[in-house]
Amino acid sequence: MNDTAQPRLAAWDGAATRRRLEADGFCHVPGVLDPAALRATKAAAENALGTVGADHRAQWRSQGSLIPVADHPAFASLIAHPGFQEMFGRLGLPGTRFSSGYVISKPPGGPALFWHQDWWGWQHPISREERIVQLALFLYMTDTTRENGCLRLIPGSHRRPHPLHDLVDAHDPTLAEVRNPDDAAFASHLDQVDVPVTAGDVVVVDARVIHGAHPNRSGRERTNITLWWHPDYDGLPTSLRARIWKLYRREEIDTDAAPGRTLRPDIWPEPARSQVTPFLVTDPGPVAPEPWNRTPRY
Ligand SMILES: O=C(O)CCC(=O)C(=O)O
Repeated sequence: MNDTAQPRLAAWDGAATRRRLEADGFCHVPGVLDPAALRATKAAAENALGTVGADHRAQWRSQGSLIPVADHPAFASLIAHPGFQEMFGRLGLPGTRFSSGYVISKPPGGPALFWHQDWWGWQHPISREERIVQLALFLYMTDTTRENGCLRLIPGSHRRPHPLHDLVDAHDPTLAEVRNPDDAAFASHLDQVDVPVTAGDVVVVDARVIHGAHPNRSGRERTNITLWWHPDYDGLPTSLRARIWKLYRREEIDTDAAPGRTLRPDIWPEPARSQVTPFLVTDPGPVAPEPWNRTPRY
């Protein structure tokens, strides 16, 4: 067996983990990024963070930062990391394609990330099916705990209504700026589970699940990179592919963290462009995009 054919991931049960993803709306996969990939990704994230100023941090105070990966070709080897493809294979998620991503980095003392879900296609009946149209890989660059702002989420909320769905639209700028720190969107909830990780692990999250993060009470930055992917992209209804294609092209996004910027992976300089090309979503042609609808309907 040559090096590229070696399994990269430690042993874990793909079928059981897939069942957890479907039942809970998330799963935790250990050790996907090897130490070298983790070091390279950390360096790319630090460079990206160096490009934003205090105004960006204030606008995205709850997230900590919201830097589009599309602006940073240094993330090409992360998107193309073979561990992701092996993980998708073991989870039984073939044809999973990448659309977008963000560096979300909570500085020391950063507040909680508000409760939210990230699905935008609630008008489409597929939203009420088991099938996952969009999932995030959350990649933490440090070990996380409740102390430094680990992820928290409401298991099962991707398929069932939950009182946190009734909070103010989570993509409202008042929450991002934390204008009211006493808003329930920042508070702990009885139904939450914490998801602490070791750096290099991946948390796979269905875009429909309600999630947020604890405040960072440590003295060190807590950096996450969120990468958005779409299982069986080629088999999705065309209106969804058309909307995902717009997301990829940075068009009509309600949380545009870098308005006016148009860089994206298919126009990255070489060799970054060729590295990511096999993993990118593709243009479905002249099709009306799915209406943008963030209001859950079960
Ligand atoms: O930064 C985190 O821990 C979570 C990020 C997140 O919620 C998101 O990207 O939707």
